[in-house]
Amino acid sequence: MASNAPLPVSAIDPYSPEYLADPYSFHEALREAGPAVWLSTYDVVLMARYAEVRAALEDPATFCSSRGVGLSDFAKEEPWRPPSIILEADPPLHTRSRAVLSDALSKVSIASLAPAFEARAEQLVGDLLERGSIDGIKDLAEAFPLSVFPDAVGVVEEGRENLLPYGDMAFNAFGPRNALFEKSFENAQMVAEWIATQCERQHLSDDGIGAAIYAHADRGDVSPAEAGLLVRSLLTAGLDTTIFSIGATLFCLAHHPDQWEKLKTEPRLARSAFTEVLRFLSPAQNFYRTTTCLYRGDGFEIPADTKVLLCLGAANRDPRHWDAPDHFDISRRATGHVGFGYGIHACVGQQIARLEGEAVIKALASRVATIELAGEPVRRINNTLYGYDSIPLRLT
Ligand code: 4MI
Repeated sequence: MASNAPLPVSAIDPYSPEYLADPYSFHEALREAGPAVWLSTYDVVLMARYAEVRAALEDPATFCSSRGVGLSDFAKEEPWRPPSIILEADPPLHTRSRAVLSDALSKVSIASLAPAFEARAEQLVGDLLERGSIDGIKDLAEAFPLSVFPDAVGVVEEGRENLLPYGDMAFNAFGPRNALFEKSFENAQMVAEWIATQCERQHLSDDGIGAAIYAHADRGDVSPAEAGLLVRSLLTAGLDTTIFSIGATLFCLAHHPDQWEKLKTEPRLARSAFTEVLRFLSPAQNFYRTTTCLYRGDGFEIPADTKVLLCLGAANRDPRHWDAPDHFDISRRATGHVGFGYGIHACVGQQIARLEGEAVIKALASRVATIELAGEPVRRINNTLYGYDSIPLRLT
């Protein structure tokens, strides 16, 4: 194909009810359509192949984030909230924000959280084992992060019920203004106000990750207002994502008894199991970039000022890159997946996410003999996140 040939066009709508119900059934068609595809419904380009998605993530000068990483182009539409100074920013602003967040989330502070996280996971799994019949989502995938992450950041107890509705809003807002968006924004003002208030220094504990961010304001690395926005980033990105990934873990383990057995005999596979879950059922399915100039890919071109949907979930199952991509295998080398993104914007909280995921997996592997489905899992539908609302399980 000549590099300036028009891109193939697809009528697939990645926000239609059919697509959101089962995105994986559409990914192959999107990958096969070409390395980059025009989506006629939204007038954006979509990339679903691993090589192209990864090349875009590795070229933030061409594929910028400051015009928003959702469907909406901040150059044309006003964002629903003041933009994130890390997610929705380019260098040099991004570089400065990233340095502050990665320091606040550094190895030292993560290592100090590990004992409490592991103890909590053991305790929770022990309690659930006594009950036997549980909802894997409410009782474990939600209960665990909610019982460790807000404390680690240093958020007040009162009003924490706003955290999940805020995440739902934020991740729906990366998509179109559809019914899902409208529904999650029903109490938007109250929820967003509570979040903004909790990001202020005086509402945070003085020994949490939030306080570590504000310490950088004292050193002049960021302004106090920017420190507040970085705390907001943690509260936006830090719960739904881990909840969905622990939910995906339970879904995968319950559906693949052979892999569960393998994990039982080799608990050291906890880490690679969590990595494989993020490849196999990527909670963050879609993020956009915007082209700052004409992009010449391998055999195709994307014009400047174009919104480009990077389909992370599809890239993570691209047979051009992965052997037997639809096969869930906890001992495969799944590192290199783009479930945490890649390059300068790769998830800055991934160590804490892994700590949570692995703590749950290790607690399950050491205490639980069998994990069985006790009913039909129910999907939770969101414009960006793929996951479950309920997974009835029986633990023995
Ligand atoms: C990829 S998940 C995510 C990351 C960062 C933010 C929100 C969601 C933010 O607000 O900075």
